[in-house]
Amino acid sequence: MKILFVHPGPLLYTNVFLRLEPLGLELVAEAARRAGHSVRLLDLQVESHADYHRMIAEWHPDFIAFSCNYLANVPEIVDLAKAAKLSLPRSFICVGGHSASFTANAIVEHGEGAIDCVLKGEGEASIVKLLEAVAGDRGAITKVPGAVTSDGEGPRPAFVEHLDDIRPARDLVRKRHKYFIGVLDPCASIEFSRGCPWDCSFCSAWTFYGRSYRLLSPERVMEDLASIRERGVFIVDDVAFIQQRHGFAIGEAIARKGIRKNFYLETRGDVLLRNKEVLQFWKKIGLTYIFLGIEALDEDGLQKFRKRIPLGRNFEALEFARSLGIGVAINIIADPDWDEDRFRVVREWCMNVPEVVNISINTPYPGTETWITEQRRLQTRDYRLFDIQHAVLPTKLPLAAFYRELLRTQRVLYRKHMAWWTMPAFAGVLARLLLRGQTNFLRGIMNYSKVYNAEKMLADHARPVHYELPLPPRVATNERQAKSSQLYIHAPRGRAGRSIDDSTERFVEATRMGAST
Ligand code: B12
Ligand code: SF4
Repeated sequence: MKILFVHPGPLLYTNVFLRLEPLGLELVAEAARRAGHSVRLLDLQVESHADYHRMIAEWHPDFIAFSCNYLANVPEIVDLAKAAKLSLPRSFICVGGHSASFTANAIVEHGEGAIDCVLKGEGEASIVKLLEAVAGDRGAITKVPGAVTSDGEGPRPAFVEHLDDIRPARDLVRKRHKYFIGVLDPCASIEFSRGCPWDCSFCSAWTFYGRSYRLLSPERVMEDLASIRERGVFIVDDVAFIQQRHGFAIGEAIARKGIRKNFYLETRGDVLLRNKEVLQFWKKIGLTYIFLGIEALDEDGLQKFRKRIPLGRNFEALEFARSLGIGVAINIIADPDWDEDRFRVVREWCMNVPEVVNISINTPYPGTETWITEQRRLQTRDYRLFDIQHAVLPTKLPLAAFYRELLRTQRVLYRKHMAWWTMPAFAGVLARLLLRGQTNFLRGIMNYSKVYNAEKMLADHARPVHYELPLPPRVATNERQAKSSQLYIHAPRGRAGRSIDDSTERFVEATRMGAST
């Protein structure tokens, strides 16, 4: 079969700070290619809708598969699917990915017949079974693990048996030079592990993978790394280096091979403090930036987000990261309840720390516990506003004033951010990038005011809404525990599903707050 894999267009974020290769879709595409299909991949973050329509008209794919990791992309995907179905009524259209898995039935409904199936969970595991059913016995589609159609649903999605088996089809992406994060331009992405053993209430990374945590072998990581031409490498793991041993094994192999890259990773403050040596080692082999999720500036806030790391530990982690001499960025979640005073306190704090601070807005997402426990009513169900840059819960300040305060705070942070990227250490890097024609970072800087603009943010709320996110289930407090276990996409396998040693398991137990398995 001829299969077209499509990643939807950019979100707010993507046009300024970073744009990354569609790693998950590359893996799914490779699984299909290995099964003998002819595959192409279009990434609409860097190609246009006109390219998509041209590809449909000229290549006539038999099967079109969209990746939907972000809720905000749902309307775009539904419209693209409808357009394709009009011109190719016999094609089979499927949607997969993180957000699609949590909103599968709604997506099939929005498609009004254009979306034949949503395939939940890890795509490598079931795409080939779905392709076999589509080419042969279409009645068997509803038996494919993870498949959701208007005729019924298959069993729970299956896990990939060995993460080492499939390498991402990086060659299918046509404009690799367009991926970047800050001055890591160009930048590729790589996976060292999959899943997360913690259970933060605002996050769906753990519910998607059934609170499992699996590792790729250092050998497989090295093979993949050797195929990457870009100097910048974004490690996509939810929490990098949970276990020192794995981090050292990969790091030592990199050092032995003399591979020189600049790495970016994301981790937790307590993991950083527990595993200082591995980060010190990685600094020597090219770790350039880390991103720490602090989320809140007071203990109450941290409890609310179920991150049981005392604030003191978080600040200690920041100190340590600073001492390594690498760039550190942190995230803080702004609550719609914030008033002018709260924004002012945050601004002052942010100006007094050397790190780059990113502010996102507390947004309940399907698949998270806050989705079912949040008592405040959603002010909108427009998918496009669920990008953690828009307020979807009622704001204490009038919405316009909330955005003004938020943007004022972000602007202060942005100026600091720019000072960071352009400080003497980076000035040479910037000049070299421009000489090589890598302009993603510079374009991002220039896009800032166009993208982050209060009038535009407000106007986004006034757009006509064609597709609405279904309402969260209303549950009584004592039912919540039971409900939260139903959030899982992949079935939890308890302790056996987590590739961590006993001491790390105990550490996770002590720092998580849920009672999930
Ligand atoms: C790396 C990452 C990013 C990268 C983007 C990488 C990219 N180009 O896709 C960056 C840093 C840019 C990013 C940004 C954001 N992200 Co992000 N991100 C992640 C992260 C940590 C890992 C994604 C990843 O690459 N995983 C590894 C690959 C192999 O897995 P995968 O992409 O999920 O693909 C697998 C399956 O989903 C499935 N699949 C995927 N596509 C398809 C297609 C088909 C047809 C099929 C069958 C299956 C399938 O199979 C794949 C292989 O198993 C996830 C958390 C997570 N664990 O998923 C959050 C996550 C996806 N991000 C999230 C959010 C909120 C954001 C932001 C909005 C805000 C933010 N600050 O994080 C921005 C906005 C992004 C934008 N487009 O503008 C949320 C999604 C929430 C939602 N429901 O929409 C997540 C789940 C994190 C969370 N804590 O909840 N993100
Ligand atoms: S530590 Fe918490 S926020 Fe981070 S990925 Fe795991 S569950 Fe999500």
